[in-house]
Amino acid sequence: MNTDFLVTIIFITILVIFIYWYAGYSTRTGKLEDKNQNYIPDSWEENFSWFFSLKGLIMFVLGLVLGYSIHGVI
Ligand SMILES: [Ca+2]
Repeated sequence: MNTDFLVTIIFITILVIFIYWYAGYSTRTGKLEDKNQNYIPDSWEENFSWFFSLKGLIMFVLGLVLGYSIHGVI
């Protein structure tokens, strides 16, 4: 297990968390249109609804990989 992999995983995790956060932030503040009021920008839902419906699984997998990577490096 190398450090590059860990850094990549950390970067991806931060990016994913940011996207989830930004979806909520942009719809709550009205920056992006959210007609069906599910806190996912409607323009994203066309292509990325899977990304939001799999949120629990994605976060779980990232946490698992992150924990495993940290364990491998330390
Ligand atoms: Ca929406």
